This record gives sequence, C-alpha cells and structure tokens, in this order.
Amino acid sequence: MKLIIAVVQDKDSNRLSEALVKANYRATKLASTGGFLKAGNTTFLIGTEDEHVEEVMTIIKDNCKSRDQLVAPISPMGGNADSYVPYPVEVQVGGATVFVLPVEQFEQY
Ligand code: 2BA
Ligand code: 2BA
Repeated sequence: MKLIIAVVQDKDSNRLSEALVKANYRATKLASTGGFLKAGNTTFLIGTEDEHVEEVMTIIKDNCKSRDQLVAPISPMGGNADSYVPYPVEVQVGGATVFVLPVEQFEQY
C-alpha cells in the first residue's frame, strides 16, 4: 500500500475530489498553506494499493493545472535594499506537487 500526498491549488480541489470519488478512490482533504506564497492550497491524502498508484496519478494530472500567480513585493525591513524588487513578480504554481510514501500498516477501527 502507498500513501499519496498531493498539494494542489484550491481551484482544482473540488474537481479532483469528485474525480477520485467517481473512480472509487478514498481520500482525505486537508486545508493547507503554501510556505512561499502564504496562500491557501489543499493537501490530499490518498491511501491506495500499489497497483492503483499510477491511475491515481493520472487522475491528479488530468484534474489539476498550473497557473501563473503574482507575488506582491515584501519591503526589506532591515534587510538588503539592493535586492528589493519593488514590483510584483509572477511565479508559476504547479498543478500538483505529489509525494508517494510506503505505508507500513493500515487499520480502520
Ligand atoms: P469520507 O471520505 O468522508 O468517507 C466517510 C465514509 O463514507 C467512509 O468511512 C466509508 O464508509 C464511506 N465511503 C467513502 N468513500 C466511499 C466510496 N467511494 N464508496 C462507498 N462508500 C464510501 P471510512 O472508510 O471509515 O472513512 C472515514 C474517513 O477516513 C473518510 O471520510 C476519509 O476522510 C478517511 N479515509 C478513509 N479511507 C481513506 C484512504 N484510503 N485514504 C485517505 N483517507 C481515507
Ligand atoms: P508555495 O510554497 O506557496 O509556492 C508556490 C509557488 O511559488 C511554487 O509552485 C513555485 O513556483 C514558487 N516558489 C516556491 N518557493 C519558491 C522559492 N523559494 N523561490 C522562488 N519561487 C518559489 P510549486 O512548486 O508548484 O508549489 C506549489 C505548492 O506546493 C507550494 O506552495 C507548496 O505548498 C507545495 N510544495 C511545493 N514543493 C514542495 C515540497 N518540496 N515540499 C512540500 N510542499 C511543497
């Protein structure tokens, strides 16, 4: 068994949830925050058998898309004013950041 951890954009989370339910996969959604943008995103925990990992990855890929997002400038409080960028910078936020971990034990009580 594997635990798939997928960090996705909030905009895609409902679509992904529905696609997982439709394909009969169980999942848990956690509200999370990106360390860099400090904006909300959604973390999915999906426990599934090894042979289903590939299909789950395809579902994630098909339902999450990357988008460009503007990062507001942060003033360099006591920092180095030379490296201060006074205008918003665009970053590309990926469709999904996915980790696949081995599960040692799985129980439901
Ligand atoms: P939920 O996804 O809201 O599911 C609540 C209950 O609904 C489940 O109880 C199960 O009895 C039923 N259920 C869920 N998906 C189903 C489906 N595709 N078809 C038919 N019935 C379905 P539990 O199995 O005790 O799960 C309780 C909660 O634990 C779940 O809430 C979910 O948040 C989490 N969970 C369960 N299995 C998981 C897994 N493999 N990976 C990640 N999270 C899991
Ligand atoms: P955030 O940390 O808010 O990052 C949003 C986007 O900002 C990133 O998109 C990346 O394009 C950019 N970015 C992040 N850190 C940066 C830095 N130090 N310098 C320049 N640009 C930076 P993604 O890479 O697609 O990541 C989307 C979200 O996925 C992240 O939100 C974070 O919540 C999660 N994530 C990404 N990589 C991770 C990792 N290795 N471990 C845990 N979570 C991760």
